[in-house]
Amino acid sequence: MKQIDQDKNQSINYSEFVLATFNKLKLIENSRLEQAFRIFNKDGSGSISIDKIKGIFGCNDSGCQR
Ligand SMILES: [Ca+2]
Repeated sequence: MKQIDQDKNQSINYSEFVLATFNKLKLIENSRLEQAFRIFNKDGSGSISIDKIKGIFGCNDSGCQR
């Protein structure tokens, strides 16, 4: 809680609330993205081929499906 209360006035104003929420969401997003990357990076090479990315998003040489 002290970290959220940036100006240490013992209350959380709107901008402090937004910042704290944003930081929390960013952490969640980052861990989700990492999980997703690991799922697609099955061979553990640390990179995903462009062909694989195209497959994931339903794309081929003529474009992407919606
Ligand atoms: Ca405050």
